[in-house]
Amino acid sequence: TEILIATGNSHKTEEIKNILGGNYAVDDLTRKDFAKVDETGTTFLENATLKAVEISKLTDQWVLSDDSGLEVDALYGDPGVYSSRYAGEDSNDAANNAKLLAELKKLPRECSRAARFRCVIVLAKNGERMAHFSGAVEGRIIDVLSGDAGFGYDPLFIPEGYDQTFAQLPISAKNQLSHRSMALEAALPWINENL
Ligand code: ITT
Repeated sequence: TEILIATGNSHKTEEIKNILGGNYAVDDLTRKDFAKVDETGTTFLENATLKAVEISKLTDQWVLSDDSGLEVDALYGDPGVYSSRYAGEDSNDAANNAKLLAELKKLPRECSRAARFRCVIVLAKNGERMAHFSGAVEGRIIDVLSGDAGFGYDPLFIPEGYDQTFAQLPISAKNQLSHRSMALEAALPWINENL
């Protein structure tokens, strides 16, 4: 079975491929001319549902979406569902990281640096949501960009129990620890049974 990942973010596709480990072929939207789905929801589940359901109306394939983001406690959970557009509608990873660093600078030194990545995965077929799963990884935010691997906020996030960021750790470590891998591990038994 080939799974269509309802994402335009090729970093997500790479990680999902890596975590699924060759049992499923995956494709994503980067080579399809489906219009981008508007993420009008206020939760990861709403946005993941929108993406998977809307794309699954355009194909007979199984569709898997990933809605994810970073929650920083001292920023009341921001950037949260706005993680990909924290610095503005057409911002990129560098601008979003700069914005996060600027917000952190405004906080008192003693403020908590606790943060977590969250991921919600939805599986849909023929315009219907069939299942959903979530994952999270706890950690902390640092104030200097560190490392080149990964994407998004990886250079600023150190997972609990480690002293390097997701962008410094080997890719295999991120793919065993991450919110995305937690959500996919939870989804796998269901996927194996139903796809
Ligand atoms: P699609 O909607 O097309 O899947 P997107 O990048 O816009 O791609 P989201 O709306 O789910 O996806 O936003 C996710 C953002 O959260 C992403 O752009 C990063 O800024 C951040 N993020 C999510 N997972 C991450 C990870 O593993 N490492 C670093 N940042 C991550």
